[in-house]
Amino acid sequence: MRFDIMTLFPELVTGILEESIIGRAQKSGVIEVEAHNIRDYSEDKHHRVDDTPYGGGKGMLMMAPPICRCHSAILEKNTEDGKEIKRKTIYMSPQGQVLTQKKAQELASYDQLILLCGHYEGVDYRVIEEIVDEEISIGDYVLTGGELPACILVDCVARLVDGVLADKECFEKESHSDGLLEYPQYTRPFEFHGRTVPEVLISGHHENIEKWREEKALELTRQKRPDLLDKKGEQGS
Ligand code: 4FV
Repeated sequence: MRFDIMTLFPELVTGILEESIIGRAQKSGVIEVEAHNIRDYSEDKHHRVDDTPYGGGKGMLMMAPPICRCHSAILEKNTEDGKEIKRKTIYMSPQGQVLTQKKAQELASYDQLILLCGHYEGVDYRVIEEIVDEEISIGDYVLTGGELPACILVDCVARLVDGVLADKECFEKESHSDGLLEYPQYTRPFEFHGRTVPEVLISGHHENIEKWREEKALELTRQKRPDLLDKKGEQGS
């Protein structure tokens, strides 16, 4: 799977995504991540990429021409003759649907995701009309740039790609994977500050352990995120 990220701050993106699990997945070739500097596609002698909004108003807006030239270059570079590439262009935006694990699972089925990171007040609306397939938000709040949202999307989608995590089981039964929060987890030492690990977890009785985990997942969800239970009930699952 390939991620192409259009941004004014490529180092911000590569810096985060070259570390740890996602970094190792890139080195092993399981995923590819490339950041593209939109400023490289400005044909203005001052390399302008933003300007004031028509009609007045605060702040600066990213201009359409450099973004669309950058997008075209990505498409041209990644058109494998004959092979149909399943790709989507996503604008990280507070106006989008909020990213969920379910959406991440859907996005993990694509061959290529092209992510547009806004900055300042956002982008010229014609960019959204012309190249954006979907707007996705990481939450109902406003940031200074779309780079962190893009890294969050890459992280939560890439980890679902075969070969990124050591074991597929890592993302089965985790929070939100089945509409519930994950059960409590423990590791050594057995006793910590007078608190011990629940006995069932060292019983070796796998059926009882599974039962305890299901009960705890339901209990924690009811306690911390009852809204998820309502949603699960609505979906009848
Ligand atoms: C955002 C979010 C977000 C808005 C103006 C970048 C900023 C600037 N992106 N989820 N929430 N973006 O606040 O994705 O362009």
